Amino acid sequence: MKLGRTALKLLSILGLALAQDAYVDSDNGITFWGVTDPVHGVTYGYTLPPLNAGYDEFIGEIVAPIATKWAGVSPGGAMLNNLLLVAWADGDKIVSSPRIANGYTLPRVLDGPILTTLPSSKVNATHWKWVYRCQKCISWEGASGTVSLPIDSSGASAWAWSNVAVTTPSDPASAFTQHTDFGFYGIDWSVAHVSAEVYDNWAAGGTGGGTPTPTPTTTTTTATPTPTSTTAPTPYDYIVIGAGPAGLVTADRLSEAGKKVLLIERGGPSLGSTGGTYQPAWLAGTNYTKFDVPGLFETMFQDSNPYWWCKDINVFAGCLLGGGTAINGGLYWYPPDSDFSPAYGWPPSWANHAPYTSKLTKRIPSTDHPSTDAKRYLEQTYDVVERLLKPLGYHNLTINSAPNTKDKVYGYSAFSFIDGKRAGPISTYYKTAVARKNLAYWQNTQASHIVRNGAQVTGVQTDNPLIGPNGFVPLTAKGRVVVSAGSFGSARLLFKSGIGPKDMLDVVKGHATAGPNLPAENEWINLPVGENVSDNPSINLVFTHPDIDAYENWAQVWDSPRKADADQYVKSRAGVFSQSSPRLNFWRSIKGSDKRTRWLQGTARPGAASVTTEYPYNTTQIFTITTYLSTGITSRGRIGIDAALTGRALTNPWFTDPVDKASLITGINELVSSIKNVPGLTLITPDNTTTIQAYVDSYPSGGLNSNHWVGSNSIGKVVDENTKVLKTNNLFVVDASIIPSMPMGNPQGAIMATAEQAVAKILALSGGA
Ligand code: ABL
Repeated sequence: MKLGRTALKLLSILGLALAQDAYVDSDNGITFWGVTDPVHGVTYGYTLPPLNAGYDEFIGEIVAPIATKWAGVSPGGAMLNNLLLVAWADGDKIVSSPRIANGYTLPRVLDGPILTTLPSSKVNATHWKWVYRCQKCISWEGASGTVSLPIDSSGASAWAWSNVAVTTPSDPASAFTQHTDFGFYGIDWSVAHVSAEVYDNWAAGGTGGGTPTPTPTTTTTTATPTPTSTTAPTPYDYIVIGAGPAGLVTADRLSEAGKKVLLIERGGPSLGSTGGTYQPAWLAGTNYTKFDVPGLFETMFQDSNPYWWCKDINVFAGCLLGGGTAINGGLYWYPPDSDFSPAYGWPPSWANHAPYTSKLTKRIPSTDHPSTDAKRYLEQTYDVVERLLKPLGYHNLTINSAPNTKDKVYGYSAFSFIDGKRAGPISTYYKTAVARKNLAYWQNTQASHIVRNGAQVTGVQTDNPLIGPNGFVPLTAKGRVVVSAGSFGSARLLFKSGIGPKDMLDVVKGHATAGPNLPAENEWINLPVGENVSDNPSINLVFTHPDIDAYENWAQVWDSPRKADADQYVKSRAGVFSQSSPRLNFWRSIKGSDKRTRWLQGTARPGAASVTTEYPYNTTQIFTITTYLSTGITSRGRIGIDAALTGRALTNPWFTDPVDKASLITGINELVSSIKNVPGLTLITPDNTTTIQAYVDSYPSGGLNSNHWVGSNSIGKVVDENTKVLKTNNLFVVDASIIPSMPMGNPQGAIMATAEQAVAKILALSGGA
């Protein structure tokens, strides 16, 4: 088990581009290895003493434009259980502290590390600069043992940034609110060392004298992809890029039709049945991983080594087999007709989705009682929320029995779990696809760009030298490429292939390794890739009620689960662990002042991600209702890439239309009006010192993110009704990015139904292999 985990960790880290450069800070002559985040203009650098010389420290700096109210680094890359260093300017002084977080809450001050602010630190009219020595900083105590920086090899490093001032700037232990932004970059620690003499001088406050070790500019470390034999360049009829929900459906149907298919996935295995091994001690002896067991869902957000998140996208995205479906809560809704309606941007040829949706539901039937004994567990949250909704005129429904009925209905949460385990497209479509001889599956293999000759795609360039010479995979004469890399990944891949708005292609052009791979400028294809993006804005309401069992807020389920529940699951895949956290879902429609109808979705679960209240409350009784605005939202944003090619929102998609916000507030106020109907029910976030309007107005914009991004390659705008990229002959996109507006529910069902219909259209389209 241990080995498996280490291997996975290595693979995920090595998959990152090593992006750091050596530079000399002219104020102090210190050579640092680091990056400048192009969005906020902050430089983060490190320099290390020699290896194997008994040191337990490093020197670092943060150079930040004055708009930076605080900035921080996690040299180890993750937020949880990692040494965090935070700093800000207080007048003309820099205030700093070492911190650690064991959950996604305010990191506490960490005992052990010794921070010394070095003399070249300063604050002036435009910037603050913190140059520091961090002793006892190479290893620290995480929640499950000692964690060390990989100072003799490479790793992922992270930064966090905020434009909101800390509570008490003079106090190093001050509270502050969640970062406004964060990012990751690859760092080759092995080259970032200087001699003892030079280091000691700098550590004592001295300057100059360093000779930068030359940075290897061509360090593109590749994870060892599987399988391991060297293959000749085999041409394929179809190359599908990405094994998420859309790519798996697509690859399965193409291979079922007898096509010669290559499916590539940048991440590694997930479920135990696919080779995954990451499991807590209590699952030893089973082949169930973190990804298999639904009741471990909340630990996706509470892990010291969350290697499955894409490190080059600054919102949650799953980079492993199954994509988001390997790590999501599994909520699964059969799409209503509105999900494919021309009224919401679909071409009329898509409106008859029923045959495709039923192909999907045959493969993955939903269940609202996933435990293998068909009983429901931990249902107190359901019972309490039912009592809140009934007086408002909501009626009970088996949600997926009537997908079009979405006004004032509630029901048990429905999931894509099978046999008490996570299943979705991995245990179904993937399983049949990989069993076919005409399909090749390569994991830990990332497409860097699509190779094309004008409108004609000839193959895909990957980072996997074992897949063919130099990682290039050719297409057969009538072959096609299907991009299924997700709303951020597909958009970025198109940019890197010379397809998209000029400003984004210029960013690629300026990138050291991706730039030279771009086609000549006269071959650039100008399409609105990244525009028309939407995501559900979501607002959490946290309550307490004496009947609730908050299940220790899921904090114990990994290390010390309730024994009876763990035993029951291991024995028979039954009980609390056979379900993820949601217990009840509801919908209603809301008419906006603009006469448009928008739908509100609610998801209720025991526990809460964060609580803000001025009053004492009982932590064992907390539960959350997340309210989402879904179909009908009119707000749109734009996603793109920054100079490091990290995928990110360029314009946030939430509440750009004030009527969206007003509609959600109307829905929340209605829920709040019913609290009086449920004796003992208390709303604790927001508490009664805050109005709903004020709560929503001041909601941190990142908190509105539901990670349900759609639309960056919207059908009709970037792809045609057959999902072929406009102005190309044989390039297709099939994933969430082609969905032109928000589906009704958590989107995995809509995404897979989209893929079922898309792949049928692709197979029917003449000219292909
Ligand atoms: C979703 O569709 C959302 O994208 C998730 O954010 C949500 O899970 C799941 N479904 C389940 O409803 C929440 C967790 O319950 C929280 O604990 C976590 O803080 C949050 O995701 C992070 O986005």
